[in-house]
Amino acid sequence: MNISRRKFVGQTTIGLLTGSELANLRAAETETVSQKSELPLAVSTWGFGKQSNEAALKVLMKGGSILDAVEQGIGAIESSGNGSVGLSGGPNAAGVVQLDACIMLGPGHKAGSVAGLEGIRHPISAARRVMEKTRHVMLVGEGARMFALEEGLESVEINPRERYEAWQKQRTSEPSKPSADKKKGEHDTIALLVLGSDGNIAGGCSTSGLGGKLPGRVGDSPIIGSGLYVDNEVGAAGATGLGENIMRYCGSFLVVEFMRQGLDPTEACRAAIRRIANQDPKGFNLSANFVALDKRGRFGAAGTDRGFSYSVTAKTSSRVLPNPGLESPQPGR
Ligand code: SD4
Repeated sequence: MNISRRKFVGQTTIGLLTGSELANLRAAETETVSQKSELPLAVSTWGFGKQSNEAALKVLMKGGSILDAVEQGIGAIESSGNGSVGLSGGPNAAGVVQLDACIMLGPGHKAGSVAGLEGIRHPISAARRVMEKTRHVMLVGEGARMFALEEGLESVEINPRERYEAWQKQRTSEPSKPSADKKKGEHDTIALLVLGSDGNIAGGCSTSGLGGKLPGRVGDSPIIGSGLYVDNEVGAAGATGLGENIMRYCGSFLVVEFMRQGLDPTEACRAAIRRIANQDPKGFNLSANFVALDKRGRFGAAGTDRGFSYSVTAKTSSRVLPNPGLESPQPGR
């Protein structure tokens, strides 16, 4: 199926879809970039992920590696002021912005991660360097910061009190939303998955985490298998939402395992959410949202947040798609 023929759906929430949009969405659920010539493919969380995807595609079209694509794609968001990503994201309860990020490379099953990182512009670059330049997978706090500085990554001084006050002001000035939707300014993570023309996969995830969190709190985003997972034989998944509800279930790993069992990416995301909701005292009130792509170039998403959207970019099209929701299509529908 040629994805360029598909309609741009925009950032419509599922609750507002018209009949024809719903029909489009049903078709979109099973979309595949099936022609090798249509790769590379980038899939990411939220509407602002489109910017990330497009930056990643640009790198690939110029002959860059899938890791360069992930690093620069996520880097574009980290310095954009969008979402709760990078140093413009929400601070913790002490007014300090603590950043979490991770990166994975399919070939060789490599991973790098940083958590609780302060004052570094591009945590995704720090995560990549942990993967490539150390014998470790994860560095946290001051150690991660020292490492990033030694690697020459850009650092920025931020006044914690000013940052906290600015964040509070931003939150209170935003119109209130239905409780099922995420409150802007609280959390909006970027997870970016890239499938290269050669069939290899890489992914990354970056966030400032939950605004107002306890100092030292680490969410799902930098945890391999929770906020991100890449298996080069199967596919990749990334998460956004309330980390506490994702990391207790190894959410992204679960999505990839469902794809390994044969589910398409959207069904795998739904299956993971159902599995978590069946077990969790909160039921579906989880704020758990996933994006996924598989080795064949199929992609999808599902989430418990009505306002969740995701972005898909290939050579000939770049779109924002709404949350496909949790309901699987019935046969014959
Ligand atoms: C966290 N999962 O730290 C992240 C936040 C997030 O959309 O995804 N926001 O819990």
